[in-house]
Amino acid sequence: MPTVHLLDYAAGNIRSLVNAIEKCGWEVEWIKSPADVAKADKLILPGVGHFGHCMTQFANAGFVEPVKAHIQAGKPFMGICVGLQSLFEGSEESPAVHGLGLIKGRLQRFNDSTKSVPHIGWNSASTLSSKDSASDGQSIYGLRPDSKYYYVHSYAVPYRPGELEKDGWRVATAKYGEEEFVGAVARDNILVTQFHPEKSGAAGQRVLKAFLEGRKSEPLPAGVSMSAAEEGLTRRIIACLDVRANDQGDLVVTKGDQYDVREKSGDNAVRNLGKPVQKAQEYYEQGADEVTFLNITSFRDTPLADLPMLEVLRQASATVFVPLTIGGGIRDTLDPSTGRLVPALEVATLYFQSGADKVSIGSDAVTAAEAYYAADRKLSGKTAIETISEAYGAQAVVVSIDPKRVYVASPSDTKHHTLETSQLGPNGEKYCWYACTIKGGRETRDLDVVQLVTAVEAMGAGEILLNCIDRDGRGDGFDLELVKSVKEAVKIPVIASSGAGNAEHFAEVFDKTTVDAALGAGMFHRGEWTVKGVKEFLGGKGLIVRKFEE
Ligand code: 1PR
Repeated sequence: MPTVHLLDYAAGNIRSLVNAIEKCGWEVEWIKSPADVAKADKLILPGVGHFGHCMTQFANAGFVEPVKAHIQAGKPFMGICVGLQSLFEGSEESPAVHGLGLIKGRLQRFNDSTKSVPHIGWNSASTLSSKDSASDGQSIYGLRPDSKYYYVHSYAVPYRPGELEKDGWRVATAKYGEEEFVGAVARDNILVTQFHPEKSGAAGQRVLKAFLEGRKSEPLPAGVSMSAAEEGLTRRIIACLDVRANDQGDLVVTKGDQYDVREKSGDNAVRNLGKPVQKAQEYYEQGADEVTFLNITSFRDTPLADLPMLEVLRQASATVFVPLTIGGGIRDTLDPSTGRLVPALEVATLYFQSGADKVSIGSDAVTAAEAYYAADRKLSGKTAIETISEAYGAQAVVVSIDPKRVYVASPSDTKHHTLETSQLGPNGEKYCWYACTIKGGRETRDLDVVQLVTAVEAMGAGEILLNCIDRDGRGDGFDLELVKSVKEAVKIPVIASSGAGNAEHFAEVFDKTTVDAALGAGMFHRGEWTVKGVKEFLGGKGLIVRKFEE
């Protein structure tokens, strides 16, 4: 097998990249010290998370000069995400830290007054015409205007027409709201992408393969023109797998009604809707934009004893090339074999090393938020959210919320954030608030959803997975009132969850709220709808969706 070198400077989860490279038929060799760089013919610089953190690690390890020398020698070089950012002059994220400065320009934060930040999801990388008209109409490194690629970042290089092109760079851009930014840049031996090709399904594999095989430029396939791009972020559809061991001890995908996963008749067994890895593969092939695994009994045991979930991730990440999230049991925990307190960051690291791209934190986020308010909104720096966000970046930390409605006759009856509801309470109450729960809904706390999301955003969470116990498994649509109130409270992206029963419900939540993504479980597991069917329906309504590519 041919070999590509990957630079290891502790910049986050790179297992997915290794899997994607192996899928292209190449082998990875690690560069662990500056002296190894000279051995590389082709070199890939990965990186997720914080620009300053990554660049500082990179510089302190002594990689700056050897990597510059590799590039200046004309050897193939690819940078991904922070790997792209590192070639520019610097970033607003860490003004005092320098980039390599091989490409002119600096990164700026997206404007969060008009849209959610981070920018998470599938967007274009449409190649612009270049100074050299012979290369117009050509795809660079397999990039296609009709494909979508997975991005996750808060900072980007704003696109200024002609500026990079005058130095001979070819540029592919994407639009997020009113902002156009640089999605990929290429010249001579260099290709850098802001998106993650390893998480971008077949479209990303094509880019990786073109780099590995040195195919810098080639004609677009017949029927695809430069103007084929449907610009902008797509509507993200997520398939969710609630996973637990059944009474026989097998790990199964299950699905509850309002969190009760046992059959209502017969033997009262745990509902078995399939095997986790197979299901994930199925949804990937249907075009799911992300797959989420929730270990729903993690509150019982230490996650360190839950090794099957690590194996599920290892297997799924070898064939499922879209982002994978794992939730359940991400908290400080006692190792039963040694009695040692294992920090949440270490638990999360086990998952990242097994192929997870994000971790989702439920119960621990609620207790951390309670402590935050008890300390007069002072951050401790020690919570699972803060430590994982600091090490892996905000985009790697999802907070999963399991709220329940509490009705009140008047807002003055509670200290909590209320809303006026169109679904009256049992005694005709016109108002409600949403109480946070922990341990899979088993314990209700005196904390409302708006308080929780505000606190976790301050702690550095990158995204909210908004379930709703009242709606879960009912198939009668998302709780739009809940979604709207959470969207109004935070700038980070929000995923609507619980209640999807058909494609119309997805269209409704995108139409009536500004939610960033929507998640379904039961309707997919029971085979009533496919992800593809939902996307075709949304496409028919004029919403931009990503189409699955073989
Ligand atoms: O508290 O950090 O250990 O995490 C536990 C995780 O497990 C939380 O994310 C919590 O939401 C989840 N969980 C715990 N118990 C259950 C249960 O169902 N008994 N599942 C559970 C939560 C909710 C969604 C579901 C949607 C969509 N499941 O993931 O998939 O509601 O369903 P639908 O489309 O069929 O309506 P921690």
